[in-house]
Amino acid sequence: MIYFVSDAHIGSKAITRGWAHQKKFIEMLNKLGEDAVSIYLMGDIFDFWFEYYTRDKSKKEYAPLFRCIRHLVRKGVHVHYFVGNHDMWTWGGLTAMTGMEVHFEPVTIKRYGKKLYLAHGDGLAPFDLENHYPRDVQDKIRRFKRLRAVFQNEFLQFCFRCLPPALGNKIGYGWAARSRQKELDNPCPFKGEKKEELVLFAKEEEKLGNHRDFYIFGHRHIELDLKLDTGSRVIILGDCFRQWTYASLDKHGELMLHNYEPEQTAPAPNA
Ligand SMILES: [Mn+2]
Repeated sequence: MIYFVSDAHIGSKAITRGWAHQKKFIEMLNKLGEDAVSIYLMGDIFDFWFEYYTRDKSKKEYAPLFRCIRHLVRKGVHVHYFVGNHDMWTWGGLTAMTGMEVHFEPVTIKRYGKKLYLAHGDGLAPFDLENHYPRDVQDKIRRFKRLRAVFQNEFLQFCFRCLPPALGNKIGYGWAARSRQKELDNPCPFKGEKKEELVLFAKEEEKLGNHRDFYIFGHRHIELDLKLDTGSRVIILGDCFRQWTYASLDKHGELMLHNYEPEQTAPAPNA
C-alpha cells in the first residue's frame, strides 16, 4: 500500500495540546507503516521548520516523530517528504535525522499502472489567471507567489540562518501561528471547480496533454476527490490536525480517501 498524508502542522502554537497532536500523528504513521511500501508526506508536516547555522535545541521537541520515521525507514518503508510553504527551509537536516527523501519540487510518478502528480500545491495556479478570477483575486494570488519568492530567496535564507535559533523561531512560529489562527477562525471551504486553483491547475495540465490519473495535493486543508472530464481525479488530502484524513493507493491502482480513527485500547484486565 502507498499512503499520502499532509498538513499536520506539528508544533503549531495555535494548536493546544501539542504533545497529544504529535503523539496521534506518530500513532497514525505507525499504523500506516504496518502495510506501507511507501509513505508520502505531502508538505507542511511542521508548522515551522528552519535549519540554522547554530544548534537549535528546540528541535528536540520532535525527537519522538523522528524516531518513528527512522524506524519506518529502517523497516524498509520508503518515506518521502515534500516541503510545503511552512517547512521548506531544510538543508539536509531532515534527511540526516530520519533517512527520508526530501523533495523540493512537484514529482510525477508511475505506480501500480497509474500516473500520479504529487505536489504540496502552494503556488500552483493556472497560467491565465485573468480568464478565471476578478482583479482582486488575481492580485491576491500574485501576492502569495511574491511572498513565496521571498521565502525562497537564497540571500534572505542565508541571513535568517545566521540568526540565533531562539529569535528565528520566535519570528517563524509567530508567523505560522497567526496564519493558523486566521484559518481556524475563518476556514476557506472548497471554492468550486471553476475557482479552486489546484483544480484549475490540473485541468490545464490535462489540456496541455500531460495526462495523469491522479493529482494529489495538500496545502488547502480541505478534503476533495473530484473527477475531471479526462478521467483524472484531483485529490486534496485534508489535514492531520482537525480532519485527520489521508489517502491510500493499493496494488490494483485504486485510490481512496480515509479518516484516521485511533484504535480504542482495550481496558486492562483486572489482575
Ligand atoms: Mn501549505
